[in-house]
Amino acid sequence: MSDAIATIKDWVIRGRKNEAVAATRAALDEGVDPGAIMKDGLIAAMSVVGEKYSSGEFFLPQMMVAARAMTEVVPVLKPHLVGEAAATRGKVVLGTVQGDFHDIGKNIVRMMLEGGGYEVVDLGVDVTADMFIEAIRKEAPQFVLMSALITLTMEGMRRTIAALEEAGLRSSVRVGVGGAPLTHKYAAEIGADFYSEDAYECVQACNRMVDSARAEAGR
Ligand code: B12
Repeated sequence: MSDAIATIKDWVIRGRKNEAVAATRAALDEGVDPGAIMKDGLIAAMSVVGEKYSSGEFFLPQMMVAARAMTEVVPVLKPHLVGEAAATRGKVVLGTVQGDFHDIGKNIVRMMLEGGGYEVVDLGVDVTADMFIEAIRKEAPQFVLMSALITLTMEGMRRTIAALEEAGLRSSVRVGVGGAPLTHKYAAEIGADFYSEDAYECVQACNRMVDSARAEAGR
């Protein structure tokens, strides 16, 4: 890891948002890869914060200031990470599931999807199955994407998929799930169409599905 990225990571862990933003601007000026800043700087910082919280070294306020620092840095990186693609690939309804207020990862997924040419309807956090259903009826998206960061709230994904089945909407959308505690196995178990480990992979997965649906339609 470059010194510049290590510095950004350190400021984020310490929750020093102004310093984190300044270090990110300086690193970009030096030509440091923005993808590496995101992955090895910001996302890695959040892992350290999570570990420190688990071990009792950090408490909620420290986790909050670190999260705020990361949230301030992301818009600085955004123009360097994603292009300005027109929203032509499809529509996505996105949200963090009921009971869960974590939205940093979801917001990165949104940013990467918009950069990849998708129109994103972001329902925010604490989104119930009924709210997803209402949005699908209103927006007629190709994809419904759910994020969860807490093992207990992951069950909201299962409930939402079951509610989609019940409402007769399941076959009209592709369902993708993600967030740190998720796995391929869990995604398959609850009947999701896909799981992606990160935002970049999520865009790739959506692209593959759009391409194969278009090839299918053209046949
Ligand atoms: C920052 C943070 C917070 C912030 C959230 C700020 C915000 N606006 O989001 C604050 C301080 C508010 C917070 C609160 C809480 N938190 Co918290 N938090 C974290 C922390 C440190 C980082 C999460 C994060 O932002 N990661 C960085 C992002 C970029 O990663 P990500 O979300 O995983 O997203 C990436 C991928 O997963 C993927 N992805 C994400 N979503 C989706 C969706 C789709 C469809 C796809 C395909 C991909 C995808 O793409 C993203 C980018 O590549 C984690 C630790 C950790 N290691 O995850 C704990 C953690 C998630 N929190 C935890 C806990 C316990 C809580 C609280 C309950 C604490 C409390 N006592 O109140 C509350 C929960 C409140 C609630 N009801 O939601 C626990 C959960 C434990 C568990 N096993 O369930 C963790 C794991 C910490 C720990 N080690 O104990 N938290």
